[in-house]
Amino acid sequence: MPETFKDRIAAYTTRVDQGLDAALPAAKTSPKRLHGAMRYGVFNGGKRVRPLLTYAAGECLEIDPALLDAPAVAIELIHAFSLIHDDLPAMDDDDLRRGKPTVHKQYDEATAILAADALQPLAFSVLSKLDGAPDGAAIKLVQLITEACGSTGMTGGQSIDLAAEGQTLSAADLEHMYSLKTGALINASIVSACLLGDNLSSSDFAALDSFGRDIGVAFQIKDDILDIEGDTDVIGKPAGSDESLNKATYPALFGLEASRKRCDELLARALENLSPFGRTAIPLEWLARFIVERGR
Ligand code: GRG
Repeated sequence: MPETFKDRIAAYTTRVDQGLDAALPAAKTSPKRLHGAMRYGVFNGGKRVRPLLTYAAGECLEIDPALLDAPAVAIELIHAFSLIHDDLPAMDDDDLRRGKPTVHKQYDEATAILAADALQPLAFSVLSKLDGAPDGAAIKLVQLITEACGSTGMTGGQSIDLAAEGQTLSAADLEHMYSLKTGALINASIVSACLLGDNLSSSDFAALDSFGRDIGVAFQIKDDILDIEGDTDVIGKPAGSDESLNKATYPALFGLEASRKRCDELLARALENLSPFGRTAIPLEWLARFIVERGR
């Protein structure tokens, strides 16, 4: 096995891509346009950060990666679903995602809506086929992931985000919105592994849950920073799109310097939560640093 987590990323990415490929109907399966759009939305690039967090949390808890494939694939399918909806004219109205035409531009709006609609149940179908997990783990995963993407998770966060355009929010309210819109699914990527671990103590569970919450909020603040100062090549769309939509973002409300400082504070607090795990937490630490330091 390669020595560092960085060297294992390619293998984990291939692993989750194989799982996604196996879960998605073939592009030649009828209705071909729908299945082509679903595959396009999943395979048009993407860092696979959420599945990588699941596998890294699995390394931390010494869980067989084969057990982690189902949540890793399910969460990436839901992530792909959310991006397709996020890009629609009724939401952020983006033409580019990951440097390529968004699904509604490559296909059409109705097909994009349907492709996203079909990715969500597919995620839960994948979870329903989870094999070899501890008793009750599959249903706990379904509870975790439905809550993470529902109206008190990602969808609720998106709703608050849309309503907040042009508004001034306090830092606490903004971070609450981030914790729902982006953080809930990121956190679920880590907590999924916790649900599959053997005899995890409640304090270790709480530590990884706190790590996931802080990294989830830091991820969104970093995404905001990159939207302002990132290269189009790195962010896959023209910089400044949040500003043109008058989005309530951390840099827009508090400035870039405060945003960088808050990311660093969240990273430091997240890393403190890894201390009980010793060396097995190095992959999670590496990913947390990658999330906050990418593009620097
Ligand atoms: C899907 C349940 C559900 C609801 C739809 C549209 C919506 C409600 C929610 C959108 C949430 C959203 C798009 C949050 C932004 C999260 C974010 C920073 C995405 C970018 O993630 P990366 O950088 O993307 O991991 P890649 O391209 O690497 O996969």
